[in-house]
Amino acid sequence: MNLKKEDYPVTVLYDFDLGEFSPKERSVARKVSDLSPMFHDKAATEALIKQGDPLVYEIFYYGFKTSLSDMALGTTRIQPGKVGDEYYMTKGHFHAAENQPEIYFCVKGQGNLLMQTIEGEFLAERWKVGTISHIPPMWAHRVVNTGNEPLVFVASYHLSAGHNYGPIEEKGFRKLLVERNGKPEFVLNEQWK
Ligand code: PAN
Ligand code: ZN
Repeated sequence: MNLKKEDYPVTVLYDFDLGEFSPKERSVARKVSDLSPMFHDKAATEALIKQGDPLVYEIFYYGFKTSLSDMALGTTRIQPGKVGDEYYMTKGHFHAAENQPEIYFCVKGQGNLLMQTIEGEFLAERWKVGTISHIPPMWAHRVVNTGNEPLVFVASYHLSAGHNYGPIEEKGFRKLLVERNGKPEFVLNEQWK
């Protein structure tokens, strides 16, 4: 076996206080403007963008690509906050490859994992630290931070799974997670038909 540099094992360290891996690899930051099609209250979205366009979440990821595999590790840190009455959340996506699952592991904070098929079957899992969810192929997935601190989760997936954001950008998930009387509550998403 002729080993290349990328075929050697890699070990990383997760910092529980920061909610980050070290060494950090690539990172992506998403602000309110990056999620403007997603939040239901368009006026609140515009107002927040004008007030400085706050950070909603960051993704740090390791490709771990070798000559034979592409198992990736990502960590997502969602800030606490709301746009209008709707909690900060990830954009949400289907995988471009239809046979690709994913594992999510909640390591900080609390919230919900929303999942949905293209036909509109909807499921939500309540998350606390330690919750591990398996997302089967063909289910779109989004995480919502309903707490007062950052929500951090670790994701394990194949890079070749890819992302398909289209259907979620267009009409979202069937239900929105909004604050009612200081508590998270699901309401029907009027945009979903
Ligand atoms: C995750 C997500 C990450 C950010 O790594 O990509 O949590 O969410 P969005 O991609 O929906 O903005 C994953 O599910 N990868 O497949
Ligand atoms: Zn995914």
